Amino acid sequence: MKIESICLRELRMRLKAPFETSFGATQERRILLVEAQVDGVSGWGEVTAGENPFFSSETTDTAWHVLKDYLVPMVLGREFATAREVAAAMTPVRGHPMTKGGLENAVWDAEAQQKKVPLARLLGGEKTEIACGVSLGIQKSLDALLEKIETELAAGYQRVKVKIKPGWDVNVVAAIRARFPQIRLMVDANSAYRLEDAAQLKKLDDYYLMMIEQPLAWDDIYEHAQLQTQLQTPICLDEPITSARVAAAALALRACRIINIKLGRVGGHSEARKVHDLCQSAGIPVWCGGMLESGIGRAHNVAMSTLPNFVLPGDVSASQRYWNQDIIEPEVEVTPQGTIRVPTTPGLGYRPRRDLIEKLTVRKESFPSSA
Ligand code: OSB
Ligand code: MG
Repeated sequence: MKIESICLRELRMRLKAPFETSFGATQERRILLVEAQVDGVSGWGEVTAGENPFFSSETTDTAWHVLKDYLVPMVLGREFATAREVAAAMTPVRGHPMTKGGLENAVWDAEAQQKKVPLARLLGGEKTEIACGVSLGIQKSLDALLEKIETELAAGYQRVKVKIKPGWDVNVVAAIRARFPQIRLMVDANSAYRLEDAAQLKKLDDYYLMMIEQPLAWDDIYEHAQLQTQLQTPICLDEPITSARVAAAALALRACRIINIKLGRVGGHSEARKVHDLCQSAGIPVWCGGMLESGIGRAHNVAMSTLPNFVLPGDVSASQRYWNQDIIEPEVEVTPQGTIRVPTTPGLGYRPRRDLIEKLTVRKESFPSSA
């Protein structure tokens, strides 16, 4: 497989509603798409970095810079046997996993198309249907949140995750439990607490949550291990899990009992598979996290979620929850049972809508092969 050319596009896409976490709110997404021409086939990937360095250090702009000046020159015009080799070729660049993932995943899509298999099968996935949950941001009021939960449950979603922060935590969870005693419920703090807050977090043990995601610092593992010994509720790590090596350290330290695998955060499908396999051997369940992706990133998440150890519902939900119009056809849809049926056509299984993509593009640059 020869990478003949690469096209980077930045799209402006407005979320239907602002999404608020403990680190800030976002509504205008700056989506970076990578299109790779591989032996005449177009493969698509999405860089899942945010607009600002508040979730991780990567942003849309750092990704553009690192792709243009380092990663694209490393792979352009070169022959690769598999997409996995593309990941290996980018190892001289330290960090920037979401940026590398966008490029590597585009080649995975191309490889699957060339082999005429669905991407899910190429990755080793078996499921024909995946389980879906929703992630709900911090709302203006408790009533607004309860109403949102009502709507998502009625749509069939199998699990509800709510964002928490100091002042919007135990009170919120208590109110949700009073109204919905039976639902599968979890919280995500995005690093809003410190180890000294253990007593407050311990109160959450009364509400039989599935897990508490990333309560402590974004780059911490050790203090999460200390916190886990004080909590009954399983801790799930998100932010610090940037590779299989870090995941192995987290498991060895018993810093968590569940891992959220984000395809971009771990640097693409090759590394995601390693984290998955490691957790599977250790008996640690995983689920697929989301980064408010466009349809391209969403389609990759669907494919990854078909691996066997994705046993918990992911933050992979319908395109319509995010966008008035998604950039793929068909859009990602969720059944009344709260599942997504995995496409069976080659590659991503959702077609990029070129017309709409062009219309939403605010920056574009192509890199032809010199060979
Ligand atoms: O921590 O999981 C997170 C969105 C942006 C950044 C971080 C997170 C999230 C979500 C949203 O929870 C998941 C989604 O619906 O895409
Ligand atoms: Mg999270």
